[in-house]
Amino acid sequence: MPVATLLPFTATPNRKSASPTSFRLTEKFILLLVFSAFITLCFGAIFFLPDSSKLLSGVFFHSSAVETNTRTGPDSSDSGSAGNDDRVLAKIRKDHEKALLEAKDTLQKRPDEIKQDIIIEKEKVVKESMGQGGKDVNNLPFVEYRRPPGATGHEPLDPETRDRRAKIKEMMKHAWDSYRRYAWGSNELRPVSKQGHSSNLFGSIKGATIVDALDTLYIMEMFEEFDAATDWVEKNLDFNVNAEVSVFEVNIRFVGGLLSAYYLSGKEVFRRKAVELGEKLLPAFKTPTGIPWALLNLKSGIGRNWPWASGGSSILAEYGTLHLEFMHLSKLSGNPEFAQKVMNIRKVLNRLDKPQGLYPNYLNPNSGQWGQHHVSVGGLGDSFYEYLLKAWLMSDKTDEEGKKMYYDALQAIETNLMRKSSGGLTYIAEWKGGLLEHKMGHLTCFAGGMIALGADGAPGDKTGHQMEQAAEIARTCHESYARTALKLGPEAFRFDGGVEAIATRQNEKYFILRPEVIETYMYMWRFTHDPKYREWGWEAVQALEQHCKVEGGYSGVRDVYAPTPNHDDVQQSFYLAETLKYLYLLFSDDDHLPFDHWVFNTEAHPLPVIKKDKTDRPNESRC
Ligand code: DMJ
Repeated sequence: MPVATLLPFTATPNRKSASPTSFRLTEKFILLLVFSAFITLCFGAIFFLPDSSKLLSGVFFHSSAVETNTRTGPDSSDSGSAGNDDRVLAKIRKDHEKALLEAKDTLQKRPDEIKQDIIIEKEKVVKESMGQGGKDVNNLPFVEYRRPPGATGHEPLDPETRDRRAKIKEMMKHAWDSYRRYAWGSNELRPVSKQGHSSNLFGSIKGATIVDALDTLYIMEMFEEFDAATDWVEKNLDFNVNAEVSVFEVNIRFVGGLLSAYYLSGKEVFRRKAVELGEKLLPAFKTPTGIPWALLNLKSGIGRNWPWASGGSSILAEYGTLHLEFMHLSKLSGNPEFAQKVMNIRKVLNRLDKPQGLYPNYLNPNSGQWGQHHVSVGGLGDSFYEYLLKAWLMSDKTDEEGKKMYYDALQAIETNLMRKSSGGLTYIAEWKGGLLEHKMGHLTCFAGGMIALGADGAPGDKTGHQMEQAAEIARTCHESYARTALKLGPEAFRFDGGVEAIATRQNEKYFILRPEVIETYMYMWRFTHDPKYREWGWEAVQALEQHCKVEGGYSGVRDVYAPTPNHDDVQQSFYLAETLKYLYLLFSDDDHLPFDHWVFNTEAHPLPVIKKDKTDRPNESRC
């Protein structure tokens, strides 16, 4: 109300001298009016004062609504401000009363109920930030992330082991820093010529070393490096390329690497990228049988097989090494198609007759018939067997089909391929149409670790027997290293022509920083704690330092029997993903990535066991 309008009633010159009895009727009426206006004002003032509930809620809750309204409330010159004031005040009063009630409610709750409320509230916020229905831009359902146990470890108590473990971290740092300095963003590093290198296995997808190394960086607690790698993935990892890639290589290194990085760190970007890439690989399964092509153009979705593969066949170790990653892709995306595709591969295999119970390396995706009867636990076959066992373990031992296929296959391998040399070395030969080639590949050496990992579940009292087989294979593979000049193993070694565990062909004498022998040492150490496995691992470390380390990283060598190394100038991405990771774990305690919670894919990327107890299931998607 404007101040001037009050003046005639308060500042009249006669009022001071007039006695109450001498008031005229009109004066009395004016006085009454002034008095009632005063009462109304007082009442209004009481209404404007904060009440106790407002004060309380101001202490406990900092409501942004209150702050906003206070700061931006209408000023007194605004027409209609009185109506606004009423509405604002009513809202404030209502909000504060509600907050007070909630506070009272919360104080009466048990801590576990409060915790639950917080989780629900958090989920709501994430869902809201993802937009309608809890889906993000990639249409991914909401997943509540829970880190499985043992993602990082702790220092071993024994000082020598601690030092050796620290040495391996130092090796990782040299490999990573060199890649970062000379080849950042390329697939791999040329450590001698100090530049980037790209194999055609990845088409024009870039950054294989970055994605392959992510989990090793995390496991070794190299978090500054992990963050730089994450940043690169966020900004640069691009699958929208018009290029043909190897479905197997892209799956084990990129999908596997991204999945592991997600499960270790909980960063959504890795889940999103893994699912995006998985979806791009799905057209590879468009064949009459559903057995995928080896090669796929990511843009056109057109697939084909390697031109050298028998009769246009797909390769056992390639189409048989998708299972672990694809099961996790279904779990994280809510899309059952990934799991269906890999389960169908098993169906096709189980319908076929197997010569002597063995799986030939070649299978035609059009006819669904075997190609050449060539069987190997090394190149072309290896990780198929590994994934049967690990599918069972990763399912928390519920995948009975995978279990049966693994132990039946292992029995057939033992009967038909496993032999002992006259010098007493157990080896796994290759089988060509019923004839044995007495050669064992470096790749085959992973079988020691696999057999040890499966020994515990072996049917018919075979646990001890399989542990012995595993130890024998580890010994043979160690011999293949010990019998060279550089103390590093050749690509393949033979047991014929008077030699044992030695490469006889020039094109089998190279060493490309492969992990399989060290992988087997790691498994054998975990299951036996026999110190010789750590000693053998340490021998390999010394040889790597002496012959493979160069100023610009680590390089493979062309001939392990030559007295001085001739470098091949490639630092393979699996050196960071597998070789250094398995070495680090060999010198770590068993609770770092414990086997009852984690399974390693064939590129050493750890994936969590999908626990059968629903309440303990990590990272389940909810559509
Ligand atoms: C890795 O890429 C994988 O281990 C694959 O299964 C075969 N071997 C190479 C490393 O040697």
